[in-house]
Amino acid sequence: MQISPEMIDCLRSSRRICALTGAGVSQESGLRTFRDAQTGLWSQYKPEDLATPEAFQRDPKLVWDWYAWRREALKGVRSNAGHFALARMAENLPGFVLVTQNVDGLHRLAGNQQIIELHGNIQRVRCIDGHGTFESWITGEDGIGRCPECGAFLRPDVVWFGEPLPRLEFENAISAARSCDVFLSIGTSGIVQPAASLPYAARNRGAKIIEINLEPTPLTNKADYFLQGRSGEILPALVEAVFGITGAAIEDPRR
Ligand code: BJW
Repeated sequence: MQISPEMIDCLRSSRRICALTGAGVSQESGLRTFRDAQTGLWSQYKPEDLATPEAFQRDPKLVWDWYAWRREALKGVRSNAGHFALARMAENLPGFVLVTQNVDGLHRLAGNQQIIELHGNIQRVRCIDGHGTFESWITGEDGIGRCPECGAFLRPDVVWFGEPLPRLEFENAISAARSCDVFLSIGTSGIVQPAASLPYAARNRGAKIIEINLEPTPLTNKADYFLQGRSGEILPALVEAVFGITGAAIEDPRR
């Protein structure tokens, strides 16, 4: 990792920063990414069996249970230093916008208040017939959640392949990307559209691109700065370099 004085100046002088996060940011909290060859969820499960509307139509119980298992796995999981560093950035930069593809809610737990969740949130469910979203629910005898309004199946309130992203969230994300001076792409493979188009939208309007990832991605060649390594180490180091916030104060601003 190399945080250059030029990069620090770029962040200090920027009025608007847009950060896009992916599963890599939650990896250091112990959550699995999707596409890691050994440990990623898609190395063990097929997305077409579990993360498409057709999969839910075919076998709602299988899909419902998979998400229930992932919710269970989230119990007791804490935000990590990378999440906390992003919360400090939001506090210290009025023009900071956080956009996430993650459905785990760990940015909110770290203290970020305004988060654009592009792919929904796994802790919510919604009625398949459009009667609302819910944070608690009852299940039928088959173990699948039922809508309290109409009795139809509930499904996780996440975005599956082939589904559009929530309109307002995507509009806000694209507008933040188009109007930022600096775009941070953190812990995402950058291959899932349309989220993957955001850094390019920023770059086309003249923003500098900073990428943080363990590995190079399709974006890396277009990035102005590539910081290779763990986001839970690089983000706190950036916050220290730019704002002078150090150590325990990154996790708890009262210290
Ligand atoms: C670290 C690290 C550490 C590890 N520190 N780094 C154009 C071309 C081709 C296909 C398409 C296209 N446009 C649309 C498509 C189809 C599709 C798509 O993009 N497919 C591609 C895979 C080819 N897109 C869609 O279907 C989207 N919908 C859509 O486009 O709708 C159009 C439409 C319009 C109108 C009507 C109808 C339709 C929807 C996409 C939904 C994605 N959903 C998922 C599941 C969410 C629910 C759940 O959790 O189950 O979202 S899939 C999964 O991928 C999840 C993630 O949010 C998303 C992105 O993954 P992410 O975060 O990048 O994770 P990984 O694992 O890929 O990468 C982790 C990275 O972290 C790696 O780079 C590591 O190196 C790094 N890392 N540890 C730093 N410690």
